[in-house]
Amino acid sequence: MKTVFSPRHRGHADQLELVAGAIVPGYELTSRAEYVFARIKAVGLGTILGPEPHDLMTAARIHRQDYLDFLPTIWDRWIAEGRDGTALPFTWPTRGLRGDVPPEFIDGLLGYYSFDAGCGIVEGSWDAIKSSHDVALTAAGLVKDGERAAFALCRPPGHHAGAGFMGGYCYINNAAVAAQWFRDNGAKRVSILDVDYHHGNGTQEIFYSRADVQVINLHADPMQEYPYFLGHANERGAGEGEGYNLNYPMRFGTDWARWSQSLEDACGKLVTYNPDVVVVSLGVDTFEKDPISKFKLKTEDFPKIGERIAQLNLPTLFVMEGGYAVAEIGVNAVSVLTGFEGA
Ligand code: OKP
Ligand code: ZN
Repeated sequence: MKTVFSPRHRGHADQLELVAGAIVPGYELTSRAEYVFARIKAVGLGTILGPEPHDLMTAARIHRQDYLDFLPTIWDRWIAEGRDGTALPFTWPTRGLRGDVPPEFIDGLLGYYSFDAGCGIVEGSWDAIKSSHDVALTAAGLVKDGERAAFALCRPPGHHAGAGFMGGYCYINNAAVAAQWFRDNGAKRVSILDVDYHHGNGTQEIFYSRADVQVINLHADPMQEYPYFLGHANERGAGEGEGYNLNYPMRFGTDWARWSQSLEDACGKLVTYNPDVVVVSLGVDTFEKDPISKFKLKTEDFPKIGERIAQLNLPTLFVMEGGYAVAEIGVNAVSVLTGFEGA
């Protein structure tokens, strides 16, 4: 399997985030992508290519233009106010406030275009965000051109980013852009299978009213876990999209026996939908030793995820999302891919 990777992710570094009452070093470390990259080389997964630059036309079909225009300007606006460190919001337009009027000042804009304080921006962030987007579209191109599968080693991840907001370490929704690109380049139906521990709220929102992209999420129950405010089983899509959004929330402590039941059910629904291509939002934060997660998957379980996805027998794009146990992220993520190839 070919991998697409960009070293430009490294500019998105040392960003701070708000966790449990403290501003702390972010969990979404540069070393995450480096460990995955090293493991790909160690096992000889296949050729590793750099991304081709892509314009943001496809992204603009799923994200709001004003949001895409704002993202590259954040760092300069932050610096212009005499700030340094990490640009972070501290106020958000929740119920009872105006969510339809973007303010002028940077602190208001950061809150308007986000849903948490997990998306710090540093000097190199935009370049990394854009490179992650390019990685996803370049890998999608490989699948369109006939590869059975490809791996987009994206960093930062994307699945929490909605049409008009960042959050949860995510800025541009790489998997959603790739899915839209497949739709615009010949695919009639696309399925997104999100196996990250956290609910992919952004992906769900983006495609919620559409029948041409099926979105399936396996994740920690939002009654217990971030992102808390989306991801319930009764969210099944709206309008034309009704029935094309599927959520499998699972409780803290979920192990392979339980998790794989959801995967099995999800794969059945995916086959019934009969997509032309599958986009896998590949998070490995379901791992038992993940520092911010509470599922119990073991290293030996990750190849089985890949094997099951391979049985779908469909062109498949894997897009890297979460996974914060950095010492094991390479083995776990690449095990999904080698499991896929061995099946
Ligand atoms: C992004 B992805 C840690 C706070 C967690 C955000 C988690 C974002 C996960 N105690 N804050 O889905 O892996
Ligand atoms: Zn996650």
